Amino acid sequence: MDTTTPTSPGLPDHVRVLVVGAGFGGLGMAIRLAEHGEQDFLVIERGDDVGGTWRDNTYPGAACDVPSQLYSFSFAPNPDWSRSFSPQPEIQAYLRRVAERSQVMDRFRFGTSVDDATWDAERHRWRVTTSAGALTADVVVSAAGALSDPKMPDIEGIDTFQGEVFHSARWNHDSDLTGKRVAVIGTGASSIQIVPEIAGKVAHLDVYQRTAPWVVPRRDRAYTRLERLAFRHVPGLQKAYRTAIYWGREALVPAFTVNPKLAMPAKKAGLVNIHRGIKDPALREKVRPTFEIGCKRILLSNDYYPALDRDNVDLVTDGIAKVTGNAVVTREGVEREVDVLVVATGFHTTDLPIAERITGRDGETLAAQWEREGMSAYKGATTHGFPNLFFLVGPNTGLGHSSMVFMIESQIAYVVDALREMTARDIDTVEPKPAAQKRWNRDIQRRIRRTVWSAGGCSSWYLDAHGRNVTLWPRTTFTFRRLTRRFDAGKYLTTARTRTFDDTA
Ligand code: N01
Repeated sequence: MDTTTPTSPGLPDHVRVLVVGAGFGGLGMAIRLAEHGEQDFLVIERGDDVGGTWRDNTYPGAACDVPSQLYSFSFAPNPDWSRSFSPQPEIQAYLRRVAERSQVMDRFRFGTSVDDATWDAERHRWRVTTSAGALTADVVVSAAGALSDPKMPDIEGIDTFQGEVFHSARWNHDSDLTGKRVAVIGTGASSIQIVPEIAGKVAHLDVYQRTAPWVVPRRDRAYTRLERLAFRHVPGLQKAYRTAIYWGREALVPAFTVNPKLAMPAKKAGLVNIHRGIKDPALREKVRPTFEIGCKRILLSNDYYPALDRDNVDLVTDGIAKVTGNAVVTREGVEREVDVLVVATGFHTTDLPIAERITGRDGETLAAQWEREGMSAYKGATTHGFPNLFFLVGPNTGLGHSSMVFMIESQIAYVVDALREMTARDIDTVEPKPAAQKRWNRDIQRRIRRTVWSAGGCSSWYLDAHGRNVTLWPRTTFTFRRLTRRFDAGKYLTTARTRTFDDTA
């Protein structure tokens, strides 16, 4: 085994806590670590700024579909949100401002990606190789996110397409779509925001729909001057507003996921949205969803259906057979020429690329373990075989109904408490007991089987290759917060700090 001390310019040799990723998760983690007096931590980020998915998704129309007041850190309310649903540039600016005000920017190393992280079982630490050199860490927190690696569709010929092609999460801003023939593949959350923004400027737009989504009206509006003044000057108003939205969602949505009758109003809203937005009866039929509402993410838009109804837009429901030259060829053999192909086909969510780069105690990669056992973690935070590795936005911590920032803050508190406990009890390593992890996941799978996400009969990015929902949290967010409030060392295998070797090596 190589026991030489790794060195690299810009990176220390060793840190107690290494955080990977600087989105909501990594940034929040850094702020909380600093607040709790942790001096020895570093955040590495492959991009050139904080923001994560909000830095990367700059496509036209990118905005959040969770109310702004709820989609903020609880410790950094923002009285300056301009709208009830924030556009991407405001969220990105908010995150940058929070980072700067918290004075943690000096802890970030941008343009630095993880090539490999391997557990050193002898020295009880992670050996991490990055694009900027190597270092070791007692604890690694993976805050790489589940919506960070774009998934390109497996379509014959797409690599040799003669026009321009780019993914929605890697928008090419040098490409002027004015007057061009454009195709958008996919009709998920990204696509339905892009289509209305570009439909008016392109010569022609083809939208390739494989599955018609449920799209309900988006109750978005600009905050009035008075509201913004009140948010800034009335103590507690933002918090009250946030709490009201939060409870509104918690009270309704978890019940609706198990009781289809409660979904009727949303279903009706979706059908009325189609009727109002589209005049053409044939097009109305094409966009009518055929699966239970909620099974895939419910989308919000007032302008998607009217955009599809434009004369210069075609909704293509015939499957894509291949791409040849500068044309998309459908299964019926129709060739549709385009200049620009926008691929809005989502992300690697259940086959996270970072899992291939993490090797645990027994020499197995996280990807291999998850492939064998299914993607799972204890409390979405830790997994057996991988000591001192924590996840933010880990397995089964995603939401279909509320703000991920709330979940992320719960997970951050869990990690902070684990670190506190490790220091207080002189614990060197923590790793969940396999039985505890199994029990946790058995309970999740039992609960989730009853929900629309599994029982609704549709395929979605929530499900893994075996059809198991390994992505969403099936209970209320406050239940998750309660369950992660304290680090439960009794559910962990721990080793005491009894090193016999030179600790600095
Ligand atoms: O990706 P998606 P996304 N040929 O996976 C289709 C968050 N988000 O980037 O349904 C043809 O949802 C696929 O079809 P089907 C949010 O959590 C939030 O839009 O699988 N089509 C689907 O229509 C969201 O859920 C916000 O049959 C193919 C689409 O591509 C998540 O990000 C905004 C195909 C993929 O939809 C991902 O959203 C944006 C193929 N080979 C994103 N492969 C807001 O807050 C896939 N598709 C507003």
